[in-house]
Amino acid sequence: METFNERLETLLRRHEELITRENVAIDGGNGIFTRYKYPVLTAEHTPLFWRYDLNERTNPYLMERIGMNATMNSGAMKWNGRYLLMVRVEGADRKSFFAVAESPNGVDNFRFWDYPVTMPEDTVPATNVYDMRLTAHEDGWIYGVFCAERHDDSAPAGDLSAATATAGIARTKDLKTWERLPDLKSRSQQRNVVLHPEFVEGKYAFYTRPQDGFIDAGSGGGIGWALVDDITHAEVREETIIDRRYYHTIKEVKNGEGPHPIKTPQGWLHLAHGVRACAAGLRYVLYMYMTALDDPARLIASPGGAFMVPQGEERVGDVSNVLFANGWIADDDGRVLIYYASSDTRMHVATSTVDRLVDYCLHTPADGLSTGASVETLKRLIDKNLKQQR
Ligand code: M1P
Repeated sequence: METFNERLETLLRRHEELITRENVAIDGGNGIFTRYKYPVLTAEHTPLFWRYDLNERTNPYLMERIGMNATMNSGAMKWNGRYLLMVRVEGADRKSFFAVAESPNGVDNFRFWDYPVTMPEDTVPATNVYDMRLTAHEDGWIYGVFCAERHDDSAPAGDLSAATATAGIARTKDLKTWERLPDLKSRSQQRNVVLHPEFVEGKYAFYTRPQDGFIDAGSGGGIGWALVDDITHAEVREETIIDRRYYHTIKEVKNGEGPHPIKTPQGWLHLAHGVRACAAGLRYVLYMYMTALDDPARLIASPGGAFMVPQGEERVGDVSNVLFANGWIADDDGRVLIYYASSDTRMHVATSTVDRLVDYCLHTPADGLSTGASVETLKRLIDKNLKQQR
């Protein structure tokens, strides 16, 4: 029979082996990005001292006391030379919370800070918070914009699933102490709200996702854009749709901005998720688009189809067939680290470069929105290639 100390030693050794495991780039691929062999974070990466009472007297069987279910949808930023993820950790009790994990290289060796984030509440406390987008704004603050979910008390009695989604806003200088600002005011519910890193026309600019209900984007139209005078009382007064949804595309049912866009000489580079429905349920994939440098709300490139889709083990999890990204890091050497979650369960990294992603956006044909148009697009490439071979 294993003693308490023997079991503890085994747990500690296995945990350390897991979090220090070297990640390996997967050869091949489509030339646009490189996937990595191992997830960068799973529930098992959370510290043992979050999950176990490590005192033999109070936990003689050394059993888990607080279960962790998932590490998913993480914001990202480079901070003092380290690669930081603002992870959505979901406990076994279904409550999500934020916790920072940092790595020296961005692809492995992610280690959680000792304590999760203590996020102050808005006037009406939220039941659940998740999917933080980090923005180091030119005003000097680091903002976290996230979904704040509450029960919809206007629902018929007994409906314990009805909920409302609002954009929570908080800011910090050290990623440890957060000042909560009032939630974004908006006529509709909002999820996937993201703060643009620069002032636009002297105002704060938000990417929004107006939605008819908690789940249903409905008449929302797509990814929106709103300028806000005062971030300490942020209100969406006018909202324009900058990236629309279309019938029979990868974003037919819903879409949502990922992390804030990356500034490039050719324009702002955006990563987003698109959702379509099928017999297996909803399918979430990642896609990209670009907007004008002098007007981040003007679409200039819209490559057709998905940028990344769930593959292999990524397809399976708590909510299967989902890729979701709300964090990426544009590194000093032009490399881009794309952090994406699969099936609401685990975090992965893929790497690319700003140049490749811009090339992808500018030279991938747009979706022609019909089979006829897609075939004509395909024939043009075939003609070009065959002529070149002759
Ligand atoms: O379960 C998939 C995703 O569903 C929601 O995204 P959206 O609002 O675009 O449907 C979010 O709850 C997200 O956290 C989740 O990953």
